Amino acid sequence: MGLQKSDALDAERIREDFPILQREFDGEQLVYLDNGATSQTPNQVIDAISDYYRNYNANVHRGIHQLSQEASVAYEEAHDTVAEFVGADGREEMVFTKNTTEAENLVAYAWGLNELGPGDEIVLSEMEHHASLVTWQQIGKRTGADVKYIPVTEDGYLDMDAAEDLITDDTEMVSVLHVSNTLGTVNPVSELADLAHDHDSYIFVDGAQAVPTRPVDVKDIDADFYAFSGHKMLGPTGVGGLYGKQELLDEMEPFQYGGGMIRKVSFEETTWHDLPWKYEAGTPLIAQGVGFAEAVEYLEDVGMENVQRHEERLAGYALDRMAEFDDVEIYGPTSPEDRSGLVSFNLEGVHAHDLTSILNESAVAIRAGDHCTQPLHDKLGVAASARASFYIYNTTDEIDELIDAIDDARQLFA
Ligand code: C6P
Repeated sequence: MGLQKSDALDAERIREDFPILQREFDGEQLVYLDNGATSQTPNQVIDAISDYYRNYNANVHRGIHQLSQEASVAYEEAHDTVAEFVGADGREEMVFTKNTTEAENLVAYAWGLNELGPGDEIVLSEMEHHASLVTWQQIGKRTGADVKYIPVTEDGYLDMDAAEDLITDDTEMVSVLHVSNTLGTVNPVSELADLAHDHDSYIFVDGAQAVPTRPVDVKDIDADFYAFSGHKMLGPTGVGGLYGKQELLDEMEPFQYGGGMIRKVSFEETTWHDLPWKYEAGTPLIAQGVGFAEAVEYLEDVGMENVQRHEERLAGYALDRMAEFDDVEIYGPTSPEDRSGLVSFNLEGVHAHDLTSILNESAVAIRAGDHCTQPLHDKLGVAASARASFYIYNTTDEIDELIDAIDDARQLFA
């Protein structure tokens, strides 16, 4: 495929696979730097989904006709591909969900509502995305369990000394993100897993920003649960992965009930299907699952070590360029090796939304807002920030265009 170049990836070659990157707005070529929200989709993934609908669209696990068999095999094998990508033992440990948010809710409802009660503690961090923070906060309210937060230090890291004090024998669940979507920080999730397990607690890792950007092995981390979203890693919207240790998924109650997740039903009783189907009620995400597996195969061709190196290189370049300006405040670690390829910042005197609108006029797409981390923004003392987030097809030239567009905004608001 030629997507790699000696010790790096070939971004220029990769760009050719993404038709959307050719778009122009008023003659300006799109510079897409909002990959932390959603990445773009290569022809290979678009073609795989199109091929599914053109040639073998049918419901899975229900029909014995040829189309249904072909769709079932493709959908099941998609689980194997995604499971292998993150080091899970097989399809039994890989549930397809709608996204990371649904994976959090699945564990919170199926495990949390049944297992937690007054006196129990759930430990989160101050940099959690609302997907985890709001979910566990509400489960805490419903069960009487307390929620505690590992503080974030001034320079954007988790305070691990505080984590050691906060995780105790009362802790039942630690839910932390692997990579922060606001600060870019890469958190020591293995260390946190050890801490959780030392106290007989489980750990749920939110890998929404990690799986797209670096090699992830759920067994090395020793995560009990690990979640991620297809649409942030070249896949379609509407599909994500939830890894769970097989014994836990076996023991837990189902999340949703209905067809597809049962083995035997009578008027009085129901028994559950094998893993992972026990957690996939109703007609599942068939076309999306096929596209998700194709996206994973694309990333495997690129090589996840190469993706990580590229992300660090772009983050380092963006941090260096932004450091040229006294009026740009950057959030998160200053060392590119400790962060992923995203940079949240504010330009003094200009609201992040205004800045993003000005950048949009130059066809530079970045995100502005609280990035679903309102409590973290409160802690940073700002209501919003602008965020540029990079991926495998971005180049340093595009970061130069971002810097030029910020310069234009500065002059406009001077
Ligand atoms: N963040 C962003 O930062 P969903 O929407 O379920 O696919 O992913 C939720 C989610 C969970 N955890 C982290 C660390 C995330 O970054 C996200 C999604 C997007 O722009 C949207 S807020």
